[in-house]
Amino acid sequence: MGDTWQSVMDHAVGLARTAGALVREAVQPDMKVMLKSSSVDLVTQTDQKVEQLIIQSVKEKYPTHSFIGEESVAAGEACVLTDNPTWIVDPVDGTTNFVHGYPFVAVSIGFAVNRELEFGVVYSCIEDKMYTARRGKGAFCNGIPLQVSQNTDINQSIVATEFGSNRDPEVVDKIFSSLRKILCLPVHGIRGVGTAATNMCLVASGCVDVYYETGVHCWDFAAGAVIVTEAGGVLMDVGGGPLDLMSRRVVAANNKTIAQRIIKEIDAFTPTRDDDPIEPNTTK
Ligand code: LIP
Repeated sequence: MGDTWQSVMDHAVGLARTAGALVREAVQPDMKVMLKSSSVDLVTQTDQKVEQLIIQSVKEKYPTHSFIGEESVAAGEACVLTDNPTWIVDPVDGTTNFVHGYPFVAVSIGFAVNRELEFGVVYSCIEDKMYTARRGKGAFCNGIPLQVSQNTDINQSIVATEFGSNRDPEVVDKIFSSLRKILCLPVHGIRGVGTAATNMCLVASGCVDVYYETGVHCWDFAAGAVIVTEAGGVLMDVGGGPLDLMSRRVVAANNKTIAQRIIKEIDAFTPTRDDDPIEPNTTK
């Protein structure tokens, strides 16, 4: 009997490619932009249309599977990971980039069974780079194997992070305090392409040594998590413990030495969890 989840992953790759083509076609100046939790937390009709395309296909082919999607959660659906086979999807990772025509936008599809990630698919659709990884079977970009960098010296590293959409002064202070300490270690450079999924694929590709972020969501990094580990990398919480998919805190690094070194410089904070019960009339 074939590998059950491999055939599901093959379907996910086809969905990501179709969705990515829709995203590419939708890039245009002055597109209609809507707001979610703040004036810098953007969503478009393309985010919603692509997520509905993926949901519809999954419901038809795998009616017993569960679904966690960025825009479904934004519309009030619970974000709960169970033992049931679950699709964890960000239809347009890098929405702000998409709105501005900044050329890093990804369709991110993670898949978990018994709360364990089985595969990840990240399609960086403007670059036409299809990143894939199946648990235990390696990570690839357009079919070419990926391997994290072998660097163990933080002073020779490229670090990636993002500023997120939280503009609370106390949060911003922690973000910049961490950035200042890391920059002055020193490190070779700090980067961020504007999408968590793509930052993680760059770790897997060996051109970024470590990516960290607090405030990111499970749908942003579930797929990238498999791609990083299958490329030989490690995942941790920003506080140094094991990664918690629902905590909105992630460190993805080439090795534990680099991960632990960067964690020492991060001023960690604890956002609301993705799986916190949704209070009536509030947004995350
Ligand atoms: C984005 C993440 C990024 C984060 C942004 C945003 P989106 O996802 O990929 O890491 O810093 O605030 O959440 O919202 O474009 O799907």
